[in-house]
Amino acid sequence: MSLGFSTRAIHNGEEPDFRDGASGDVAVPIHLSTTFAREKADSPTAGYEYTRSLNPTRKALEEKLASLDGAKYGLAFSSGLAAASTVIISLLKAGDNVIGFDDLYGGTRRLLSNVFINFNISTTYVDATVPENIEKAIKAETKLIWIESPTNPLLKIADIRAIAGIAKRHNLILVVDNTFLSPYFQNPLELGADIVVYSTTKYIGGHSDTLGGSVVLNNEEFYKKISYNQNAVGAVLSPFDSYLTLRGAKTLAVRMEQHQKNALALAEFLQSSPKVKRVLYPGLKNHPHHDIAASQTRGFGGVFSFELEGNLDDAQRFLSKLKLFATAESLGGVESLAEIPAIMTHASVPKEVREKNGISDTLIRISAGIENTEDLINDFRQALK
Ligand code: P1T
Repeated sequence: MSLGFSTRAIHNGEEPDFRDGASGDVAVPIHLSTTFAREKADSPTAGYEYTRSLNPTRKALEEKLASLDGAKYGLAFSSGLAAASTVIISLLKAGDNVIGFDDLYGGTRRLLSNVFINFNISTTYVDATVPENIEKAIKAETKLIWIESPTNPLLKIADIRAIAGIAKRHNLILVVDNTFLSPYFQNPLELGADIVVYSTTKYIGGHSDTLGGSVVLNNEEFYKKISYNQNAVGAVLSPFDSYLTLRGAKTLAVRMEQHQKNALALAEFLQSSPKVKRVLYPGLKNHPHHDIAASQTRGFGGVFSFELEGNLDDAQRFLSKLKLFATAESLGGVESLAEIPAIMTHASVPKEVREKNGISDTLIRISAGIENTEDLINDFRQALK
């Protein structure tokens, strides 16, 4: 990682090609060809055979994504959940157990609890803000720990170094979903994680116009298994989506700074409102895990949640009054979004689990975009009124 973050984001994977006949593009072309001709049947041209196996635009993105985390290997998938699924089927088998953070994106929890359970891969959920809870939950069948930090939607923080220590001692694989902070603010591999996954749909793509996922890692054995299944199962990122993600990644640093600035300003504004019960943002000094967050990240990101006084109707009314925040799932795009996890992104989490974990009907999650800060605050002010 000798070059700075933005330099890598702009140049890695996209070095201009000056060979004879090449055109020196500074932006990698979209290689739509699904198959690649060879001069001789036994020698694929520059390693390319068929786009599911390898495609030049996707390869450029995979190199860029690896470089952003200072990782040896990067792999791009058709969605964040395709990346997660491919990791699990590559590294686990029937009978294995996963320990998962009890606060995860609803779709990840649905994948583990409702899909992989059918293949006899079980998941035990624990509050991973206390690393000992993970240690206590380990069984003979446990093979993998799956966490987010900060979590979706409660912005809980896991002490990644401490959990990596537990994983090492018990010979478990630690996977960190780093979607919320992006590689700009946090690099879990450097904190001891084995595998990092992303929904590139979010900050890395950054413009709410391309769905994708990625896996970055240093472990060669895991890389071989996951890349084998990337091809064998086939949930690969298309050349066009690879291009859009390459394009988005170049401005990740400048976007993340503005997302964070807006999130902090909005979180601080809400804290002073009597209509707001609590604000959950690790960047606030009163967040219970602010210090752990600060010790393992370079920033706190652009997503926060808050609980409104009142009931679900009040939460829905607040969202309907917002003019600049679209009521929508997802996060990490340039435009600000607001949503109610209980009836939107986390509706697939059973009600009793949501209530036990603190996803109430008036919990509102905000993805702060990169608009002008004052405009966003004014929008909150009028909607609260
Ligand atoms: O949507 P997809 O690209 O498949 O990514 C799934 C995913 C994985 N991990 C995290 C932390 C996520 O937030 C997501 C997707 N999340 C939303 C769509 C959302 O609104 O929370």
